[in-house]
Amino acid sequence: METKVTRLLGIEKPLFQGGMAWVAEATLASAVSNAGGLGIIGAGNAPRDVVAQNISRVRKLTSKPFGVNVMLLSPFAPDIIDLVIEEKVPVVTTGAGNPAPYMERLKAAGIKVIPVVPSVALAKRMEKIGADAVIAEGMEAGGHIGKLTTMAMVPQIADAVTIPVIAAGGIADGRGFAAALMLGASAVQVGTAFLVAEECQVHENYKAKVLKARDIDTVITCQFFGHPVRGLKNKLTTEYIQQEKDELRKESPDADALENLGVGALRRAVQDGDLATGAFMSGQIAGLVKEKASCQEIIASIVDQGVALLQGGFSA
Ligand code: TUI
Repeated sequence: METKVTRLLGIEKPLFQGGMAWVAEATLASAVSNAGGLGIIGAGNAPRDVVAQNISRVRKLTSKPFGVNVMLLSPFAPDIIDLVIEEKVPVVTTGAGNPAPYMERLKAAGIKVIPVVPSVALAKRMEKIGADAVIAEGMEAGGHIGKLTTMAMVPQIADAVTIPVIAAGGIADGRGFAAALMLGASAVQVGTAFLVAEECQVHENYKAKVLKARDIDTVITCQFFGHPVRGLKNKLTTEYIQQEKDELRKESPDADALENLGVGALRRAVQDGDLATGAFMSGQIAGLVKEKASCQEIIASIVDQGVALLQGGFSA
């Protein structure tokens, strides 16, 4: 299926795999690229050498285009930018901040730059400084989130910019894919559905938690202090939210008293499957994700069902 985004990047299917910190390593990203989507390595908080190893592994496993997501809150973000420029990675997506300081150098290296934006204002600013497309990620998504929903944000951004828009947050099947394209997107980004992919290397406890999640099982931590993060409810999130409430009730709440629900907790979920103290980041759509499948099957089912719906096969 061809869209502005498949033509821009030379990919077969208009579907990105979210660059999930700790989760999106070379095996997952290369499987997605080999299946015709855009596989993305999530740099997260990892240092340069870890990301470099993943880039080199992806290059061994696929000859198709792939991306690296630079998480701009990471202390290593400047090093990762240097790395992706030296490596001439085909596509860079950015998250959790404004990539303006790096845009000129990334563009000069011939890299396609696609920032995640949480608002119309940032989308317009990114277009002005040379972004090739933007990812409009709604607060249904897992991990660090903004304030707007996918449904409300995608058409507003699609009207505000002329570069292609990729919709993210709340999409895990053909209905979400078709809806996103109807809202004005030229591709989708999917995260949560890939958590249970056969090629995804997360701990089995993480997969099981996603597979048994219901619609109401995600919560937002750090909603009032630091960076809001959506994930599956557990002992960690319950205690954390209680602490936030306690702090808010104080006359002069102390933001520093609450450390961000950070990447340490995410590592404990992904690698150790630590059900009590891990951060099982996930989107609201986890309730729709009911079985394991290969990346090829996940992508084909989302895109094929979506295309059929767009061609008028809807039932209303
Ligand atoms: O970045 C994400 N999702 C993430 S990052 C992450 S690692 C982490 N862990 C704990 C705390 C913080 C981060 C886990 N999940 N998604 C993309 C995204 N970007 N969502 C929201 C934004 C965003 C927010 C503000 C993008 C730009 C922005 O701009 C602010 C500014 O500086 O103008």
